[in-house]
Amino acid sequence: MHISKSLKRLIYWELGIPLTLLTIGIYHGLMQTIFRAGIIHQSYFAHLDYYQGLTLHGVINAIVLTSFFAVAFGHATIAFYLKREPHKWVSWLSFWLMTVGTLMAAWAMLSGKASVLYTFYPPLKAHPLFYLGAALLIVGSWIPLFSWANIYVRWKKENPETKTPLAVVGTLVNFTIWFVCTLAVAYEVLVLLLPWAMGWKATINVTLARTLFWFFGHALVYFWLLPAYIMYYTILPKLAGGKLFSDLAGRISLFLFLLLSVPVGVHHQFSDPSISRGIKMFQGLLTFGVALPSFITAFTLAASLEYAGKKRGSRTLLGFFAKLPYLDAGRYLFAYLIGGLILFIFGGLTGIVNASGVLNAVVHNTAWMPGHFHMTVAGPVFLSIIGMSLFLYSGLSGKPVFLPRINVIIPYLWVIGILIFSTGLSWGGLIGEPRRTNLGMTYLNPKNELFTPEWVPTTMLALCGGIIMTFAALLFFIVFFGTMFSKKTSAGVLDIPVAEALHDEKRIPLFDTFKPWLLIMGIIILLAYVPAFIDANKNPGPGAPPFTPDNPVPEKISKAPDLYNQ
Ligand code: HAS
Repeated sequence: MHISKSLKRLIYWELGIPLTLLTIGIYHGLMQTIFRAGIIHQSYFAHLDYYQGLTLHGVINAIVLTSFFAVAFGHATIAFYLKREPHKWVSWLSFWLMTVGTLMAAWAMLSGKASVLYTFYPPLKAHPLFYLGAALLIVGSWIPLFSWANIYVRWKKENPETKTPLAVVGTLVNFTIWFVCTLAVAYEVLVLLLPWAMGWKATINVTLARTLFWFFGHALVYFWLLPAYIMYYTILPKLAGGKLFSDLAGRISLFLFLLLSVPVGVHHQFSDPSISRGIKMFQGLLTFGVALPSFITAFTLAASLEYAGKKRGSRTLLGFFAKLPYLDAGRYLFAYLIGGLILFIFGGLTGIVNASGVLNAVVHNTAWMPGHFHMTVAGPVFLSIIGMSLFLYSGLSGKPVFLPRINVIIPYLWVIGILIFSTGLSWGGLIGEPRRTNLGMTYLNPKNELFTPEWVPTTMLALCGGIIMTFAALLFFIVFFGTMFSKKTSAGVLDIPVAEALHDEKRIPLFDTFKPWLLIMGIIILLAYVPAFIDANKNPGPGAPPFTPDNPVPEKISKAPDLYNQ
């Protein structure tokens, strides 16, 4: 389908800006593995501090790339399926807010004034522009929801008996989760962090800030995941040469995410003493609940792939695996999507380990954790984002993919890299290797009395994986920017492969409306979070003054030594 020049340009920018910044994010990922493996024994390299690099890595890869992409993909999905373009003015306003927010946060991080990592936990304090920038980026990213919802309502009035396309349900579910969860982080930034960072308030309630952050933070991971799930349900079966096994399974899974993505954030705070055991247990159980839609997805996709493999000539029980188009350069998006799915098997399993209160005590804040999240956010999420960015760009611009044979092997290289990298981290985590630590300064420095030789093989494995991942990413940049600078060979169109459903169940009104789900979502959130916020207010501990990452003493202690007593 043809779309307006304005929408095309908007999508180009929303793909191009984060992918350009990603070069910085990837560089700092490699540097992390180098610092941690003890190749460097100092706190900085090339004038950039370890924590500054880790902040740039997390913020660019996990917040900027994912938010820009989700908006661009949302615009494309709504325009493609509902045949109406989002409101031009609203879409550009969203783009500018996100871009200005990103620039503000980038300035703060690059100038070393915001080395607070992507979770920006107090009492680490960042420059106020970092918090403001993050808020603008987030607000900008949910503005398009209002325009899409308006298009959907009009479409529904004209087509009351037609099932809403699954990809549209997915987009609206995802941005509703995003809108709800970001309210908490907006409160954290505007009411707690900014006044404290500006010096208007001397101390901050750390527990409350963390609880507000994780109200947002775990829903955030599903905001990353759902665009990938939309591709898995609505595109992957078609690319595999088959059909989606069940359309209803997709709807059930998406609505379960709507119910359960937010009220699980306390599972990041199992070790926080201020929150009581009952709340932890309740949110822990809900966490097992939020794994259900992923189990449904695993079985539905496996059945869809089996159907595709059989259609392509497989005759044996598992022979369908061998018949899928893994290396078909013309269907390279299949390679990006299946690569992510393979990683997600391990990402999901490690997530279930984290969710169990007892096992969590073993792995919390160890290297196991980045092992887990690189098989989720750097697995299905990252691969589907970069694969789809290339696909959308090449289709819309009418430029063929540069180096197509190389392009199709990139996702497999990435999968191998992540598997080695995450094995090193998970193994290290189980033997006590901490996360977010510049190990090269002490534990991985043979000259230091804290030297821990058990962590040499684990960090070396992670380094090897990191090098392979960086190589795969470099190849991707060559392919993506090579495509950008090549000549147009056809009229650019917005074309998204659409998988038919093998079991296209008749329309069930409950799974074609949002209202009852939104109501239940609200009730579960209240049940899970009202007691958590009461606890966070009741047991705040001593208010914390601001700290910087390089100093164990509060920033203003010399000017106001009584701060400790407040
Ligand atoms: Fe998580 C911490 C629990 C999913 C990301 N998680 C994190 C952090 C991040 C993150 C970034 O309960 C660290 C945050 C920080 O900085 O502190 N996580 C879970 C659970 C799930 C889960 C239960 N996480 C994700 C996803 C993420 C993500 C998705 C990003 C996108 N996670 C936790 C917990 C913590 C945590 C605790 C806190 C720990 C702590 O102490 O700090 C579940 O949603 C996972 C369900 C997934 C499955 C897998 C289904 C498999 C599929 C693939 C099928 C494959 C096929 C292909 C069909 C059940 C769908 C076969 C084909 C072939 C060719 C083989």
